[in-house]
Amino acid sequence: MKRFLIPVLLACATGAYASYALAGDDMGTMNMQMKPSSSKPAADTALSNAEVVKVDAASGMVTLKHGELANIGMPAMTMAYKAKDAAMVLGAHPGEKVKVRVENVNGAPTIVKLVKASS
Ligand SMILES: [Cu+2]
Repeated sequence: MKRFLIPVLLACATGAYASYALAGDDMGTMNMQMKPSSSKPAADTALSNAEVVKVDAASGMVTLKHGELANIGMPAMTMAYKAKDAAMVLGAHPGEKVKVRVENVNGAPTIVKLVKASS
């Protein structure tokens, strides 16, 4: 058990520190979260509310008017994002209320998930 604490501490220093900081100083809790078999923390897959403003099939860009994207440190704004794939571009329509997940992929903020908002 004690041996396992060292890699956990290294992992904290190299990334994902903020989410674990929320768990407080309880190292036992951190151990639980670092296990590869455990499910991801909810914050890692959180969706943000957005509205599709514009779709550009040629460039694969979707302009979103979105709420805060906490995971990439982006405040609410209207901005064009790269879509993960062509199917996502084809399925998006201006004026549609959606929920999105944007992540930095190869340095570019990319929509990795886009679903219609249930109303
Ligand atoms: Cu932005």
